Amino acid sequence: MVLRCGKYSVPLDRPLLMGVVNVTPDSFSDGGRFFDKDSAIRHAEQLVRDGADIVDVGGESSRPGALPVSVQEELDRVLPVLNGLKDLGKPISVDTRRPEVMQEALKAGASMINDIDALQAPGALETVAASGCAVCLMHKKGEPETMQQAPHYDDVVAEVRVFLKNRVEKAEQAGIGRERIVIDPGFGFGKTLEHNLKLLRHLSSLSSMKLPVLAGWSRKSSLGKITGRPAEERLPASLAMALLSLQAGATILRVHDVRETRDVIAVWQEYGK
Ligand code: 9MG
Repeated sequence: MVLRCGKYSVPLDRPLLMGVVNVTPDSFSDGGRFFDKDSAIRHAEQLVRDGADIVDVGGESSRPGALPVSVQEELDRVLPVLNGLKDLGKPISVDTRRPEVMQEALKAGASMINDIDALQAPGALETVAASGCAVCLMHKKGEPETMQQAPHYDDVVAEVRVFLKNRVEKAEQAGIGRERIVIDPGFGFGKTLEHNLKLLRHLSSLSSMKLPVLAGWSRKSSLGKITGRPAEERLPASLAMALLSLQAGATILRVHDVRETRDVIAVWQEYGK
């Protein structure tokens, strides 16, 4: 099985690492350290040297409480970084929910769209369908500004599964082949710690959809809840969650700490031999 990402065909016979590059002033987990274009470019290059299979560039924070930015602001943050990464040699994903940004990002060389809104914005399905890029369809309940204010589900696993199944159907109907689709339960997006853990325990209900599953736990507030530690001290907890995610069937890990998570994957692979 491969993931088709524009000009790249990425084999899925081993777990993949998606390295995070936030080009935002307020990202909760790295404090906007990579906000300026040159630092973001250097960081992406370092992530690839560390073993990232895909680099995920984002110009709008989706942390709990974050406010949306304008399309122009998002473009101004993301495009210069994409233009500086033309020779990266690995697929670049752009974390956006706006069709205008998707379109420009794809023109500037992005090979994947990571959409926390699962292509629900008008025009998003068509924009992705018209390209050869891959897409990550993520579940989220509510909007980043308010999503962590008392999220409620009758059955979180069933609700997330039904939502993703429906979005995959819509994507396929729009002409996006399954070999281009990744699904993601969206840990931390309108979910309590208990919801997140339940989703992780039942991740097989998503992997049974026969699509690659992306898991993003890196430095998230649920890990702060468990350990009592701030974002910059959540590496050990993030690595524990990376291992549990692999064990539960995740195929792609979205992480800040690529070098360290690569070792987790190596240990997990050796264990499974
Ligand atoms: C942008 N972003 C932040 N967390 C994420 C997660 O868990 N999954 C995906 N696909 N994107 C995320």
